[in-house]
Amino acid sequence: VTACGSGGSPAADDGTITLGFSQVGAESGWRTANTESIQQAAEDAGIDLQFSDAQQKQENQIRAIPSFIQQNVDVIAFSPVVETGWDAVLLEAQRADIPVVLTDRAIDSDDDTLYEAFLGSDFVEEGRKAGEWLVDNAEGQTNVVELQGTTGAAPAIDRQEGFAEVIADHPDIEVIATQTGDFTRSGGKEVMEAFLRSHDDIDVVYAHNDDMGLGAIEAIRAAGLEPGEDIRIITVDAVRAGMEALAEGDINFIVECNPLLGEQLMELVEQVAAGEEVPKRIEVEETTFTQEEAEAALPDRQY
Ligand code: GYE
Repeated sequence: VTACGSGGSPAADDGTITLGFSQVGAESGWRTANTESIQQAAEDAGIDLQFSDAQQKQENQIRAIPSFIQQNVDVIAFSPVVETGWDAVLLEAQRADIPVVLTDRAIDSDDDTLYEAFLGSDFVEEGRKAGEWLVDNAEGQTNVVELQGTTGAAPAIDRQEGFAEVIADHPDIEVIATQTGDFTRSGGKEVMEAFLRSHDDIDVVYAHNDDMGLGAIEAIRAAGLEPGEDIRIITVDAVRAGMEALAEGDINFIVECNPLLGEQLMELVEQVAAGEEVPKRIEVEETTFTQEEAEAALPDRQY
């Protein structure tokens, strides 16, 4: 005898896709733009978005994912705070037959069956672009301080790697100090204050995002120096506040990282919910900005 009635999740009944999404947090301008893009795209696509903010803590994501499994969502997507430590919780999703899509940040796991697809940027390439600008614009001995993103996060690891790879052939360019500012403006400011106390020979700041670069600008000014001139600044992201500082001459160069992933993410979610094959890795296209280019781009900038 087959019981008829309300089996399965309520969401499945009218064909609406329910997406459980675990976001990193609200640490930066990039993240705010990314969250808005995802929420807007879900609404436009008629996808029921269950949004959870991890406040930059992996343990919060490791709690959110099982709760999505319990709710029996159709798809889980998340932007992993750090690269490692995901196998156990993703195995739970796999056992429950719920497809997982990684967005923005990647994981480091030997088992690539634990997720369907990754959608995001090539962070190593972003680091290389930052390094290439410096190689082209360095004048003699150049001492660099590096403001790293969140320790263990894919963009922090990869942006450091790409930059280091490019400057390796240039012994006159030297990273004299490197520390995490956790991708926040206050973190960037604090670490830069400490760098300025312990080094009087800083030529360049390489910040893994605009927010930390903006914090560094405050610290440089407070030390009586001119950002963009006495100390040159390279950042990654190209969010509005960063682009404005670039156009004003406080930042010298920005490598773009595109946060507007919402639409592509919803397309992927619809495809994996329908059981379709999707590419394992989808990368977004990105550019770089000089001061003149920032001025030209600002009027049409969406974020
Ligand atoms: O660059 C930074 C944010 O994961 C690409 O996270 C993202 C990074 C972005 O906090 O601003």
